[in-house]
Amino acid sequence: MRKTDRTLAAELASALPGSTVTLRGHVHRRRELAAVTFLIVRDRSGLAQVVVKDGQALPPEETPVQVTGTATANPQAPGGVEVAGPTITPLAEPAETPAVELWRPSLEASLPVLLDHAVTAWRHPAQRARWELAAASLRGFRRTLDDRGFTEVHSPKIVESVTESGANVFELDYFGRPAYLAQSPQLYKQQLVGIFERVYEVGPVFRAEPHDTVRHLAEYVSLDVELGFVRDHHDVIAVLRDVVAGMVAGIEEYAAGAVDRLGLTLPVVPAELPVVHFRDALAIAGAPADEPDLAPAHERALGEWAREEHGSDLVVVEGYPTAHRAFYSHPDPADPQWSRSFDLIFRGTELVSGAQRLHRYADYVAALESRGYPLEPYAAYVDAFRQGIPPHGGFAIGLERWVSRLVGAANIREVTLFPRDLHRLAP
Ligand code: AMO
Repeated sequence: MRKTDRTLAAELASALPGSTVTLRGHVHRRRELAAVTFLIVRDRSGLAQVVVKDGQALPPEETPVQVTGTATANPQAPGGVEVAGPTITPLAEPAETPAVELWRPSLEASLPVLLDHAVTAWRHPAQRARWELAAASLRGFRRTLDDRGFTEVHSPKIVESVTESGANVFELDYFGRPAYLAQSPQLYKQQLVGIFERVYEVGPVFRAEPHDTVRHLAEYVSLDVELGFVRDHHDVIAVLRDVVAGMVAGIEEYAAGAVDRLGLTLPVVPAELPVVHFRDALAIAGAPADEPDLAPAHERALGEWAREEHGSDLVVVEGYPTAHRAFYSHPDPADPQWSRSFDLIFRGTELVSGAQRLHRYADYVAALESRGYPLEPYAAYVDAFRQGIPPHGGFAIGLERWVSRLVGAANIREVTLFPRDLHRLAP
């Protein structure tokens, strides 16, 4: 392998004083003091201080540069070592002045400004930390499932039938035929259980959300899991518990710096997630007993209840009314008006939906019919259940929802790299 000549900012602290080092990064800030001028260089690992000779020309903030100089001890520098006597070479044309002041300790700009200028705003260490949480969570997610015999899959994003509900589907022209952008990998992950038994997928899903809310995007990253040979949805909830614990462990292992920079308290995941039946959840939230679903205010109330009663940031609500859940949800055999479906509420917001699914062909035909859905667009999917699909279930976690709750963001867009919504298609 070609040896690198580059020293990262974080490695500067262990550079031998007097040795020649080469940094490459962005000009984070030019600081002209009365007696001395500093150039702060930012790279993926952090910040480094460079002492500049009087009169030496400095490229403007955000210009990528190479700096070669001498590692010199200075207790006031980050890590106790700075670079002196530098040769500074721009690696691109001088950058334009960014719309947001990236050198300030915190980003002082409104959400629309941050979103319009995402390309630079995400460079801020505190902003980047948010995606570092997402990336570390994904490592934890994959590791947990890889260790438990799951196979990672990728299912098509151009599909012939609506998977969740018709209300929020993007239609497209597929060689003259109608097709849709997948609202979830639901129909494929279930069929893949027949092949691999345990599967997961990390991928984009598309929802033409008609409302401008703080928790909905038109495209988000769905972390999907599906497993076969379950006894009921409690086997699925047990895997969900391990997955969430694995995501927290991933953050602790791979994004400890981001947790520090953001001053976060990570959730403690109990050995068993508290589970409450939908009926009782309505009562806890003070909602009428005939409500078909939990509204955001009810979820907040349940979040508070879980914190007080169980000391937990997480609570599972099971047994949603069958008639109001997705058609593939398995009814509770003891009382079919309730389903073997569940949601996981994290810090007062729905983070996960899941269920045991129907797995018999005749049950699918009946479920589609009772909802008035045509069978034809689901023919390929429903036919799979004639080929022997075991009892199975699964769930999906919204990645942006997860990070949003972790950092306490007021709006999901704050943690989304390039959000897509009713009004935004760029950047
Ligand atoms: P559901 O539609 O509830 O379930 O979605 C699962 C999780 O995805 C997140 N989510 C969203 N995040 C951002 N923007 C949106 N518009 C959005 N919609 C949903 C939430 C939600 O809990 N097929 C089922 C899952 C399953 O049963 O396996 C499904 O998609 O965090």
